[in-house]
Amino acid sequence: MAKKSTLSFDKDLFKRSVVYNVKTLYRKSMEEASPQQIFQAVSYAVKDAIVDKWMTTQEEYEKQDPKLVYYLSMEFLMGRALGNNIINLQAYEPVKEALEELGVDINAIEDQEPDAALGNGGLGRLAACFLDSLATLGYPSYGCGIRYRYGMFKQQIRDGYQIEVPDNWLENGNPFELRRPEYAKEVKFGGYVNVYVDENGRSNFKQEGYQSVNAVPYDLPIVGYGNGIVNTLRIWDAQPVECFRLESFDKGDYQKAVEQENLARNIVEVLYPNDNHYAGKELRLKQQYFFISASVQEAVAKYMRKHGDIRRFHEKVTFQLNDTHPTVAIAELMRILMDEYYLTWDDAWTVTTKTCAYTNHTIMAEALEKWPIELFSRLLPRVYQIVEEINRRFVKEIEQIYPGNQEKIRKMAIIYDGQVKMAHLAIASGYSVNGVARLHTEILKKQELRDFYEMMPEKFNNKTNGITQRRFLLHGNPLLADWITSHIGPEWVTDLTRLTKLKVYADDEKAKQEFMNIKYKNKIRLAEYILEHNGIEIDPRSIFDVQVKRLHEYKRQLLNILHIMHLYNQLKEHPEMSFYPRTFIFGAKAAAGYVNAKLTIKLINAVGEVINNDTSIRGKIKVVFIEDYKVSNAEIIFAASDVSEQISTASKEASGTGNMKFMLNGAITLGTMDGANVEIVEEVGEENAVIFGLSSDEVIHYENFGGYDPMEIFNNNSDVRKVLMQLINGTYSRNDPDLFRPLYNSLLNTLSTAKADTYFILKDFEDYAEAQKKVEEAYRDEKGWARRAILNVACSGKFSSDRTIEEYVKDIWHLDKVVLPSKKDK
Ligand code: B1N
Repeated sequence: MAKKSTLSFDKDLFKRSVVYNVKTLYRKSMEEASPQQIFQAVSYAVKDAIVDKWMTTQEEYEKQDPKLVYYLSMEFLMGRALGNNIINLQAYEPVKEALEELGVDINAIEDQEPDAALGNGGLGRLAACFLDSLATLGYPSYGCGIRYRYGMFKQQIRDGYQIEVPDNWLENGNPFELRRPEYAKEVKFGGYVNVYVDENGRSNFKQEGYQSVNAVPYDLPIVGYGNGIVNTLRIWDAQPVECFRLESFDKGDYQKAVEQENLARNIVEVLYPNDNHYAGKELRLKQQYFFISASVQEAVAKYMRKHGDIRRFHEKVTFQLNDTHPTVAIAELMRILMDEYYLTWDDAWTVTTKTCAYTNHTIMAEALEKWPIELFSRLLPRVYQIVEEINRRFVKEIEQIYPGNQEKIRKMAIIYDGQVKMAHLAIASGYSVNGVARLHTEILKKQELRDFYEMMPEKFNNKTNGITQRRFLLHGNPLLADWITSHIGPEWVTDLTRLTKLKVYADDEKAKQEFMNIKYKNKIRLAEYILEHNGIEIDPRSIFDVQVKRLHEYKRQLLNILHIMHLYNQLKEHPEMSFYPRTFIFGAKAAAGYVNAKLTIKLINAVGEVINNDTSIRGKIKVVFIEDYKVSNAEIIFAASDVSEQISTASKEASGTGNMKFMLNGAITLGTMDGANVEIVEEVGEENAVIFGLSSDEVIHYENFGGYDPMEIFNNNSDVRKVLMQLINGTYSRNDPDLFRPLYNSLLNTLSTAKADTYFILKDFEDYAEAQKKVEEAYRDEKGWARRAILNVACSGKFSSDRTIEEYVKDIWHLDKVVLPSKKDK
């Protein structure tokens, strides 16, 4: 089956198409064209192959009229499209050959594509993996988001500091996108609401004196793997509305026209680069309503093009809210149902509550969206009225269930204390609330959302995250992918649980050797990348110990680097101690305004600077900070990793998905019992991971009793004390000994009344150091390590996003698979 569509790929036609595209796009021959131009030409040739399937798929959806899921998300962290599209067309080998015959290296061409970085981290990448799985499994679906002009900033490291550089990803055009002006929608902001009573005595609510923008969709194809299905990611651009003729405006019109134009220009300008953090910016709420209003309008319009009865909307449509960011969809749907289709409140409510479902991605308090009433009602006057009414009725319901319990209302109301609480709106108005890993969902039920769980337990469910093996193994690690296929066949590409068949090879000497050779080659590939991009030479025979993820205090990159400082101290004190060479690799972007995060990046680079240049330790430790960590270099990094650092403070990381990508590529998890690490350990066995640190129960217990006293550790543990003193004595900042004092203070805080070490770094330090010793010991036993690494791959089947999507479909969305006629006949 894997071969069939490969054979249907016409290599000669493809070659001619590439040459033709180079000619018509650039008036050049292949020899004259630049790599970027060849990338464009190849992409258009691939798009040609996609478009027919795209049309067929959409025609079939039209015919079969299946239920659809709209995955509503502020972020889609897609990465590069070209290689992935070729992979999913099952045409990678022939395309590679075709390009070779044209004298072109496919990797060099893929490298020309800018990442589509329309997301921050895990939440945005999860959305991208879900789209891949939805298409591969044949589920009718749309991703809906924003076509940011600038995505996640590019990171440069200058003098050890992060510099943010704008990401002009559309500079050379996006060959895969399709502008669809015929589906443009008007989105209204501000003004006021007037009520008109019509001849039937009904009140009509009309927003007046508003400003509007035109939302214009761009469609991106989402190619299913080997099944001919092509779904759509629809991202909205903002254009000014044409609202007056130049020759006839008065002063008011002119003012308004200028303002509207500015609104359109600003709204999709840039992605907010905050991960797990709510900044409360007005423009952010504008972005949210902008893409939600457009998406909901289009979903309703599309439904009405085929169906007569809007009261049955939920039978054909589900909205999945990716965190609270798209939660205005609830009120926007109510508005459209009541104001445009004249449904009663009760009827509109029935439809809405059967349409919307909410995913929670974090328990971090600073990430909770709470909009000031003043801002919310000024920007969205009609939507605010509706939220007020939802709140009024919800509070009444709480009162009925808990008579006289003011405390419940205070804690659960949607509007309280001058704020609109988006999570409360999402929970009260949706039919499903899910967490993203088992532990996370349990914490939601028992702690963060306990009142809601007690009132409506039936809504709560868990959907443990997953990742797509098509990108993170088949594309990112071709050597391992081929090795796996040669041992167990290609079915794992669409059924990752098949990897369990690899278990037998964990005790096969030849297989272990081959496996480690592949890892070694991947380490050379990464070493070359690092030499080219960082100018640092690293030894592929050393242990590659890797922490790549957003920089956040709860993720505890600081624990990692403090431990490296400690190891270095030990090596300096005992030069002859036994020590297995190790390369510590970091990659992380910090939110532009996150001071401690940025200082941690500087610390990592400063420590690297000292250690990497200290010849006395003979290269036993290297510290590398990979600039501009992103999806495309992540693929190379996972493939080359030995140790996967998943060291968040227990209870803080909702799931993590990087942890799964490492496991899939045969790295061993060094982690806390947090997020999906718990389930990773459950799958692979505790003996094949290295676990340390406080449990989530312990962390929560300490937190409930006001924290713990880090001074006690400082006083009793000389290793910790030494490392902490080095933060403030200039060891790593000779010209400015106070440079890292803020980090020191965050751990000890001897002066102020603020809490110290809220992420339990010192509390977990000793245990972490012990765990790291176990890692070294384990790695010295080469065969034992190979065995563990193979078992990690073999046991990673659960973590495919295909499994996650099947669970969403079964428990929440209730979709039917669409099979294309050509496939059905066979
Ligand atoms: O979502 C991922 C999880 O695997 C991670 O554990 C979790 O940290 C991540 C506000 C967020 N939660 N919340 C965000 C992102 C942007 C923003 O503006 C919050 N990201 C996560 C997928 O479930």
